[in-house]
Amino acid sequence: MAESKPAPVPTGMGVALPMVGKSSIRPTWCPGCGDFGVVAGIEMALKRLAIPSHNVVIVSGIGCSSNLPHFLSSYGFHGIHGRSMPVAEGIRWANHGLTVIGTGGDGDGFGIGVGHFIHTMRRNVDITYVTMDNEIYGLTTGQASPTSTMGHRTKSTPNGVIENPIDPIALALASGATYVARGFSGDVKHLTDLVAAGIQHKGFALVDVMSPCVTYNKINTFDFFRQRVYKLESAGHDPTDIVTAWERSLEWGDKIPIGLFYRTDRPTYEDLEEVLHAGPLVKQPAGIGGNTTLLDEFV
Ligand SMILES: Cc1ncc(C[n+]2csc(CCOP(=O)(O)OP(=O)(O)O)c2C)c(N)n1
Ligand code: SF4
Ligand SMILES: [Mg+2]
Repeated sequence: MAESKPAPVPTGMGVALPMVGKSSIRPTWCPGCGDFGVVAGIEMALKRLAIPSHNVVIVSGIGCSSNLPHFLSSYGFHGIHGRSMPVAEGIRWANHGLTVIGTGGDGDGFGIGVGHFIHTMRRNVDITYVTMDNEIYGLTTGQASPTSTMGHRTKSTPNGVIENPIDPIALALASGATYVARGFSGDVKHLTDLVAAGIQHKGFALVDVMSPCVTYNKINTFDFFRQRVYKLESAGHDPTDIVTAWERSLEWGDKIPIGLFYRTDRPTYEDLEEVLHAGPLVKQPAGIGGNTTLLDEFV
């Protein structure tokens, strides 16, 4: 496995660098929102891996869940709706020495942002994408999202959803993601393990987190998941086998699998982009260097 634990950055002065912790901004989420478990899981994963806060950028789109970067002390970029992935990719390409984590909701990532989601996975950009999947649009007060189950009566579907939901796990498997996992915000320890392993994984890592919206989704509640989730690792699932990963990804009903569905090694976009071989762009000399023959023809 091409996994490596990021080493703490030496200061040269024997002074420990600050780790990611809570910021001075308190979460704006409703009491009991599943997203509290997710921010705790990300914080604990970064602390466990001892990645100093100045080396971490958390990027998001728009939604309740997308407010997450404000609540941690790392760098953050609160982008626009559905565009967390292009921003995260741009940051990695400018400085692939950074740990880049995408965050956001099911509407943000699997609705308006679904095209970016797919292309980032097929490129195998080395970022970790943690989605807070509450199967509803929370911020805009309870409309159906791409992961809302059929029949769900919401503000925008008073007679029930008539569209087949997106399955983010199956979509990620089909799109070339190299680490594909599902977490549950009611099990923060397990979620922390999944996020930490996703950050360590070299390549695109999806952790789709069942993160209940306690205000607008009265179906997919904490109790709903507590009664259904089981852990893939306890069920003898082999995460190197894409065929069984597919089979497990289709399981959604009385039993819902959480854990690591699939992991594989494939060169990342950063590995294959020659310009990045000389090190992060931000550390390379600015301006035009090397062979300028083509340019010379025009000047
Ligand atoms: C271009 C654009 N279209 C629509 C919106 C309105 N809008 C804001 S958040 C959101 C959906 C959020 O749902 P989700 O991503 O699931 O996040 P949640 O609030 O559930 O965490 C929508 C439709 C917007 N801000 N920008
Ligand atoms: S509306 Fe739902 S998703 Fe948004 S903060 Fe409240 S509980 Fe969380
Ligand atoms: Mg949502």
